[in-house]
Amino acid sequence: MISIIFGPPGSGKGTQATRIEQEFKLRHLSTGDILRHEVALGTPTGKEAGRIMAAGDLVPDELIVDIVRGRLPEAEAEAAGVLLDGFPRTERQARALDTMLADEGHQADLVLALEVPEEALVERLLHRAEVEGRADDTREAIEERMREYHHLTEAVLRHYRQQGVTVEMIDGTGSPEQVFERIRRAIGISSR
Ligand code: B4P
Repeated sequence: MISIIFGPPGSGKGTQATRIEQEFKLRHLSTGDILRHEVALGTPTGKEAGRIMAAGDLVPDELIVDIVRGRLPEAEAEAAGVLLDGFPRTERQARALDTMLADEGHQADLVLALEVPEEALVERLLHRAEVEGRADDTREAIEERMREYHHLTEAVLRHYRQQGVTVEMIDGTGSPEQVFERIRRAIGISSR
């Protein structure tokens, strides 16, 4: 099973993905986490990505697609399913994923799309800036990330709807527990 957790920056993709991974025994693959790890190690990929991420921009599609192509087979072999978090984030990435999966006779099964009003997103990210000091949680970078989301990432949802993939819209407001309860119900319904 290939599932995708989708949503704007700060909508709680990472927060919920950790819970989904545990409850449904899926392998969680987060492109944001992978990139931050590369930045921390100071690898050539990390050096290229770090600057772009800090400005709130999306790293180049080719770089991300290569990362996912390199890790997806292992993730698929390790568990009954994979949960993609933060990928695909552009229509080109979505098409590249379709091709990767089609080569193995697979396709995306489910998209869980978190919906949170923009004021709440900005508030969450500014709060995280105080707690974690992430380089891309400055007010300027947050504005740029929201612009990129509307400009490039929203199209991913249209792409999957056109493909006939099940897209479950999830209210991402309330506590992480309340959001997870809605996700649990949505996964239950879509797997019937
Ligand atoms: P990501 O790591 O995917 O970051 P995100 O969108 O900010 O995070 P997420 O939605 O997972 O929020 P979280 O659960 O942490 O990407 C970071 C950057 O990497 C991108 O901007 C881009 O530059 C690059 N990148 C990654 N993938 C890419 C791709 N495919 N292509 C190109 N570039 C790519 O939650 C946010 C905060 O809210 C946390 O502090 C959390 O504690 C809090 N929170 C969560 N749920 C809450 C709730 N219900 N109530 C209150 N607070 C909550």
